[in-house]
Amino acid sequence: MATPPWDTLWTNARIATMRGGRYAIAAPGAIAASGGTIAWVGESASLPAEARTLARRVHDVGDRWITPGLIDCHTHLVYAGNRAHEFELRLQGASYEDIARGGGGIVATVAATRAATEEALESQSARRLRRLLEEGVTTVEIKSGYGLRTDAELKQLRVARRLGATAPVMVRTTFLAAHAVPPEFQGRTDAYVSYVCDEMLPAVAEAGVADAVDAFCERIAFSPDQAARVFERAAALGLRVKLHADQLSDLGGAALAARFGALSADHLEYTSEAGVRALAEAGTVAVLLPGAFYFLRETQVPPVQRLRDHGVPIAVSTDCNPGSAPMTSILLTLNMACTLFRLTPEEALAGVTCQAARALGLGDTHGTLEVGKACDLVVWDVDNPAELAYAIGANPCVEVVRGGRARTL
Ligand code: DI6
Ligand code: FE
Repeated sequence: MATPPWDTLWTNARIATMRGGRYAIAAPGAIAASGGTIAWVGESASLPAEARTLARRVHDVGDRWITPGLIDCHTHLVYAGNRAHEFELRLQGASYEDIARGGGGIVATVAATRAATEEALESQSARRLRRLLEEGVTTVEIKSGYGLRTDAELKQLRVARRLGATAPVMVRTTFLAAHAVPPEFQGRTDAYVSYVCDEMLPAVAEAGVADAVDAFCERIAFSPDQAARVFERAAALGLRVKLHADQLSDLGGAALAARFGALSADHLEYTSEAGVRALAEAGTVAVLLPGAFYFLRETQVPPVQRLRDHGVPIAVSTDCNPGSAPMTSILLTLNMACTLFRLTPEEALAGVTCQAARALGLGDTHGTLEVGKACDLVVWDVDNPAELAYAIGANPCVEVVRGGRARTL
């Protein structure tokens, strides 16, 4: 018998390809991998020959659903310690901004992260990463921003990259030194921005440990002009940008991100219609973070209908971080995106597949099940893909395939 053309063929599946942001169902369907990429996907009736002659391994998935591997496109999961105490303070009435202004918040995590050994930082972060992977995540973005000093930012980025080398997941790293002003620069924000632009950014670019650059544009963090300085330097170094924009107030962050052709503008609770229009024109992805909205008990909902009306792609992510979203569940994030932001389950799933891929500049290679893309997929024990967003606390993930191979954790 001739050598079968494909490595693996999954049959008897219901497939949500997420092409064009839709379930785009093929059922009963089949999908084949060859050399780590998708070689064939479609309805089983159209397979070119009998299944067993087509692949070295044929895997009957028993009428279960297959989706693309999930992509968490905005996390801060490499950090040390936790901020449960601030959670208690907030329950007694303090606000997130009060705590930040009082010297807690992000800078508390900075102290813990600077003090942690690289090994300790890695093992604490690996535990969080594992939770994400258990729910079908195959690609994750990880930001720095808890070092705020060249050595400590590099340490975070190295740990993030190492997690991608040791755990079965693709990691994209983002340099976020413009996250908070560290204590040694207190009251000298512009001087800190100069340090970010003139020392840290070139060092990070030189080390080749960041795929993109982010900034936190907010009253408690950096002004639009300061974020723009960071973006100009990033652009000069050939790095794409993204922005924490309009989370707690409207400083025109979305328009700023658009002006720099950002990959994404993230949060967007307070974004104006002009900001939405700017995102649409720039092709910048809106990344919604319902976990932070929930945990901070925010009441201003991002302008979801306007984003739809203007055709802005909408991604969804955990924002996994110790202060505003200590969450490691991408499935709960889907539920929150629907419950809190009124996304449809299909939009929410698109938000963690094809749109999340675009937010990372990976739209050509990841995020949908199409021939030629990476064969990253998840087999789910559900009857309807809406169950992924509907159920709370269930994890119907039965198999994860990455680069065409079954993954074990
Ligand atoms: N916005 C957020 O939601 C996180 N960072 C940011 O810029 C919060 C980070 C933290 O509180 O530790
Ligand atoms: Fe964030």
